[in-house]
Parts: sequence; structure tokens; C-alpha cells
Amino acid sequence: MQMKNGKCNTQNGAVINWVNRMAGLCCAEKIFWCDGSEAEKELLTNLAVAEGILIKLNQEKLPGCYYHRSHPSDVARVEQCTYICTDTEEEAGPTNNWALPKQMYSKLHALCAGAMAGKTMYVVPYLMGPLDSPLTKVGIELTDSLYVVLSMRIMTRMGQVAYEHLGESEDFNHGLHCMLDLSPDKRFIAHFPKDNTIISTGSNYGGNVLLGKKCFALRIGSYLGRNEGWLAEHMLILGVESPTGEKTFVAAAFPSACGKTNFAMMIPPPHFTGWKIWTIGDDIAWMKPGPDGQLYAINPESGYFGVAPGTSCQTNLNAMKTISRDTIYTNVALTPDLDVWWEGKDETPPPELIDWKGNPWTPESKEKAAHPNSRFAAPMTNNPMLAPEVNDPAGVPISAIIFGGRRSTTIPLVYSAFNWIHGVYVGASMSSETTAAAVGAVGQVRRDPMAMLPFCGYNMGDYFKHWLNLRKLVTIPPRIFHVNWFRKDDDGKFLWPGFGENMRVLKWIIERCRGRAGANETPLGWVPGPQDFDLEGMDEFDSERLAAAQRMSMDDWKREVLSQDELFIKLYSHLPKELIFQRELLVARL
Ligand code: GTP
Ligand code: SPV
Ligand code: MN
Repeated sequence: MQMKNGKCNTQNGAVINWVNRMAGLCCAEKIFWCDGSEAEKELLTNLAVAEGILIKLNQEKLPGCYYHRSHPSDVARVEQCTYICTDTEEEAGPTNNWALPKQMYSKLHALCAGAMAGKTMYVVPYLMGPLDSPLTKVGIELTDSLYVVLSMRIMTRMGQVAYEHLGESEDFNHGLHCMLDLSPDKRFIAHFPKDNTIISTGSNYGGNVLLGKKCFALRIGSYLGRNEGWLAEHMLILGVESPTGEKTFVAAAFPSACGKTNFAMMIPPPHFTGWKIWTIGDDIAWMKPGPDGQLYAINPESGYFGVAPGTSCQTNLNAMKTISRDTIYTNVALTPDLDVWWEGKDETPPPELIDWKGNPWTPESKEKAAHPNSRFAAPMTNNPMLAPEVNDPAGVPISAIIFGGRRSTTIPLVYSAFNWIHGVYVGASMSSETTAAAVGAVGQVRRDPMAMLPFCGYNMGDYFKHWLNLRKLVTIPPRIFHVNWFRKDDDGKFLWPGFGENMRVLKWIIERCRGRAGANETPLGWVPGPQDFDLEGMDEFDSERLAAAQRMSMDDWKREVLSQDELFIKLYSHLPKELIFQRELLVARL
């Protein structure tokens, strides 16, 4: 296959020097400077198919779609191998793994030395954020993985636009990714915030290697945001349009695999005629106070790297339409005619499949056909409900921030914080059951402040302080809410139907923001009374079920407040006093 080689497509001296230095370190045989063009996409896709990295799917059913299987030991983020490298351990804080930059550089440079001998180093320039936005930042990822190049092309604004935005500046994120032999003992995801640098080794899976996403947009981003006066958050952004055409923008932080993509692409139930949900982003928000005192948000990404299992025409029709073309699927199951399948796609599984490991599978098989963290990478432009504001350089003004976790007990369906400081406490004390998005046990309750536990690039106590401080610039603050779609009844069934029905909760939230909905005061915050909550058109869910979903048990809550202690004590030396007082106030109210 003919491959354009070595034609450098930027004049930026800092970029050229760094690329040459890294290519030298890795002993890359070739350097391929990506330009983001359609011709390049075709060339590299064909190469990936020829090399067995991608399988071409059934083009009649899934035009432009390809399939990738990752190494079976490399299927999710690895928090235990993720490092924040700062001069002192205190800067990284007790919730991050820490290493001295010098030591980590020497360890990883040794691992990367010669790692691309006989291979091609791809230079992937990309933008995080819309063209011409003051919030937008440039990253360059050097990688030996074609899967990464083709995925970054979907997930970011990749190619020549990044060099145009960068100009002569040296202000870009330096990302180096070496797959090595994918053995877990060589797996490191190391961040050097001061140098705006990331080195990732030993993996070829999503969040570990698509460096624009969790590494740059969240870990390095949160560090830059603290210094520059903005927030990098693990949040979806959506616009709610009412039947009168009024638009309200909302951001929501739910931990990994806890419903952001689904909420961001939600279709309101039939009874909500005239209501529309527009998607701005499904995973990451960069938010900055605007001159008018409102908080403005952009989605730095341009694609969705979403959880496949559970995605269906019933739960998320917009996602199903979005992933019907130009999508890279990872670790789902294959049908004999090269269509894709996963648990929850439809009621009855096909009689035979090839599972995510490449083995024959039948409905009698004990193991799952698709990996629970199997994913799709699809361009956002495929989304039928993509918000027209998505490319607005100014971002959208946020009226509500929603925090939410996956909790089968204790936490009610929805409540509203009393004010900003209380809302920051609600976010800081958030918790969730662990999911397959990260390697480790699933279903264990842990504190996951603002859904940022694995993604905060500095001391979490200082991060809370930053949230509190921003209130001075955000004179028209968003209202803060907490939701839980995942509470279960005594039979272990979800109390709340979720998905599109979440529109009912969202409606109360935006009507609260606009001062139009009623609420009752409780020790936790404001909650909707039955008269404030739209239950019309729900067959089985009545005000009794609503009361069960909203129930606050004092015993459960005493336990809950005690279990918050663990994190707060861990962070104590950097924990803002405001949060300690908020906790005291909650205890007093309980
Ligand atoms: P990341 O991409 O890992 O950050 O995840 P996410 O927060 O975008 O999660 P996503 O929307 O992909 O949902 C994860 C899983 O939760 C999927 O299997 C969904 O089907 C399921 N889910 C999403 N929303 C709901 C809901 O309202 N109720 C219930 N019961 N399940 C939901
Ligand atoms: C998450 O785990 O929160 C994700 C998927 O969004 S990954 O990009 O792998 O981090
Ligand atoms: Mn995520």
C-alpha cells in the first residue's frame, strides 16, 4: 500500500523539534504527518483493514462502519496505572497516584526507547473545542496505533485546523502513545501538568490512549482551568426546548457508565409534545464565567465514545441513528453477516454470534457476547438532535448543573441544593457504584466527587476550593441539583423507568430554574411535591411510586453522612471549611 511519508505539514518549530525528538527516542522508521483529509481517512482505514486492526462491517447495514477488538486484558481505563506527576505529592493530592516528573520521565522514556523501530509514528494534531473559540486548545498526539489515529479523527477536530489555530505558538499538549506489547505491567498513563505533557504506554484502549479525551480535556484541562479561571468537567451538555421555543441549557455530571450519553440524547415521552432535547456534548464540558456573569460551556469533543450495552431503539433511538454509519465499534459481538450486537440491543439475541474475544457464541453461552464496556466511536454530526449551538465559539449559558450517581439505595430520585455552596457540597459528597468503565470490581459504592475522582489533575481539596471561588465571577450561578436514576425496590428492580422518562425530572429542574415550579423543603434540599411533578401518561408509575423513589430514610442518611467522612478526612488538609460547615448543617437538619 502506498503511504505518504515524512511530508511535514506544519512550520511550527516547537512542534517539529518535539516530533523529531520523540521519533528519535522511539526509533520510528517513518513519520506520518496527519492532515485530517478525506483521502487520508481512506488511506489509513484501508491500511488498518489490511493490517487486521479493523474489520470492515456489513456496508449495506452499516455504511462506513468498522470493528476493532482490543486485547482481552486491555478493555477499560486503568486507574491504578494512572499518574499525576507533580513536584510534590501534595499537589496531586491523596486521590491520585503520584510520581516525581523526573522519575516518571526516565521510566517511560526507557520503555518508549526503540518502541517504534520498524513502525510508523503518526503525528495527530487536533483541536479540543470549536474553531475560533477562546476556550479551544491544541493537542498533538504521537502514536503507533492506527486505531488511535482513526478514533481521534472522529472524537476531535483533527488535522490541519489544529496547526492553523496554533500558528507560531508553543502552547499545545504534548501526547506520546506507545502500544508496546500491550502487557499490563508496562501500562502507564502519566500526566505532567506543568509541561502540558502526557505519556501513555502499554494500552490501546479508549480512555487510556485517546489522549484528547480524559487525559487532556479532563486531567490536564482541570489543572489549566484552575490556573486560568475555568472548569474542565466530566459533564454532558444539553439544550431543552419547550413547546414555546424557549431554550434552557443544562450540564450534568454522572460517573462513567452512569447515563450521560443517554441523558444528552434523550427523546421526551409522547405526552411531552413540542419538547425537544438538543445535544451539545455527552461526556466533557469546559465552562467559563462570561462577562455577563453566567457560566458558559463548550463541548471540546466532536464525537461520542459511548457504552454499547443497553443502547437500543427503545432506550436511545438518537444514539442508534448516530451509530448507523461512519462508526468504529470496539469489543461488541459480530453476527455472521458482519452486523454488530450487544446485550440490550434487542430482546432476543441472534442464534449465533462471534463474541468480543473472537469466539463462537450462542444464547446458551454463559459469558456475555459483548464486553460490558464495549463502545462505539461516532461523529457527533450524525446525531439527528445535534444542537445548532455546538460550534458556537462563545459556548452556551448554563442554567442548571445536575450531579448524579448510580445508587441502588438511599439517594432519592431528585433534589435541589439550597444555593451554590450547598450545591458544591452535594457534588463533593457524591457517590456511585463502580462500573465496567474502569478495571476493577463492579457495583461497589465509592465517593466520586463531581464524577471527577479518576479525572481531577490536582489536589481534590483545591478543586473544591476552585469551584467555591468561581462563584465570585459567576454572579448569575446555575442552580444545582442531584439525581439518581438507579434506585431499586425490594425486588431489585429499578424504581424509576429512566431514559426518556427522565424528561419529567428535567422538566421540573428547568421550571425551578425559571422560578415556575413548586417544591418542598427537606433536610437534603428542595424536592418536587406530587403536584409539581408531571406524571401524566405514565401507566404504572403513580404518586405512590414517586414517593418511594423520593423516600429519605433518616437511618440511611445518617450512615450516608458517616461514609462521606472517609473522603473528607483523606482530603482534610486541603478541604475548604465551607464543606465542613455544610456537612454540619446537614447533620443538624437530619
Ligand atoms: P461514560 O461514557 O463511561 O462516561 O458513560 P455515560 O455516563 O455516558 O453512560 P451511558 O449513558 O453510556 O450509560 C451507561 C449505562 O447505563 C448504559 O448501559 C445505559 O443503558 C444505562 N442507563 C443510562 N441511563 C439510564 C437510566 O436512566 N436508567 C437506567 N436504569 N439505566 C440507564
Ligand atoms: C469513561 O470511562 O468515563 C468514558 C470512557 O467516557 S473512556 O474514554 O474510556 O474514559
Ligand atoms: Mn466518561
